[in-house]
Amino acid sequence: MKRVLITGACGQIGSELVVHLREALGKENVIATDIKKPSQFVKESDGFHYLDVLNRDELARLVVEFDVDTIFHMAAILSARGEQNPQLAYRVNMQGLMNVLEVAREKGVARVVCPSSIAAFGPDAPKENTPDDTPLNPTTMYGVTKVAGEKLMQYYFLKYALDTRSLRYPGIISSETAPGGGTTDYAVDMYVHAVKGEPYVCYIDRDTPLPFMYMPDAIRAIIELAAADSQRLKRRVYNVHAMRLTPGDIEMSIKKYLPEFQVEYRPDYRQEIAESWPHSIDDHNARTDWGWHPRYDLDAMTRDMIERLKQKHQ
Ligand code: AKB
Repeated sequence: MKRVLITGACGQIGSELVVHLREALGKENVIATDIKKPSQFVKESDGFHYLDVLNRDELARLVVEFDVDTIFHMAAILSARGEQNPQLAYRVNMQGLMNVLEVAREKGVARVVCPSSIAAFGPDAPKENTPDDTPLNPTTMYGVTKVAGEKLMQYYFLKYALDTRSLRYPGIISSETAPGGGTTDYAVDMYVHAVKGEPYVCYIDRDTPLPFMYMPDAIRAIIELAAADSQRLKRRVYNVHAMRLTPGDIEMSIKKYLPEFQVEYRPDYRQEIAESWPHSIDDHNARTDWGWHPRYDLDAMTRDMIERLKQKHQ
């Protein structure tokens, strides 16, 4: 990995990935692209390029101009927004990935890294310790695009020997850039409201468990997977897990530090999405093959989140 291009570089994960990769590879070797305006993390002066992932010619131009060897394809429409506009989610998630894979194939990019999600699983997958290989029958358009994306990446690996790598992220909790359009966004919203001293109305029921991960672990996971020795990878897509949490667990953890925090539970259409996903996933293949190991548990994450959010909001 010498020169990387990141799509969705201003999103929740992309914006922190840019910072870490720039530290590791040097600013000039990380080409940040997005359809959104550059954020505080991704400054225009440090090499930001406007890119709609549906514009294949522009993607190809940037790949050639900067002699890119690895693409981190992070641009996607998430589950909740995807249910409000499934056709848009299909276009952005499927055509966007296809453009990335085709440009990579045509222009000789060595590696494409693109996250999948727990949304690839549907209601018929085992709820606890869901294995890597199990029925994949998602009931959201986002999940449909994630399953198809996993298969497409696998196809490009088998057919064209393109080194494609993917990991199934759980919900990601972050202090720096807010998520947008996901079902698991409530977890971040809870912390932000708590630190601002505001009550929170949670759209997911108090006792609904979902798999989660703190952002520093999520960044480390994708970078470690991208950098792993290809001989060690026995599959193209890996489950990665850190914590099984209900909204009630997060509320209680926050209350240890901010006892005044109040949450009211009023589930909406996103409850059904959350209920279609696993509660926890089995990531032993990632641990065995490339040494994945999460570092944050709920309380360590809550302490860090509150400290960081206080600096931003107080
Ligand atoms: C979402 O909620 O849609 C995402 C995800 C689990 O992939 N955070």
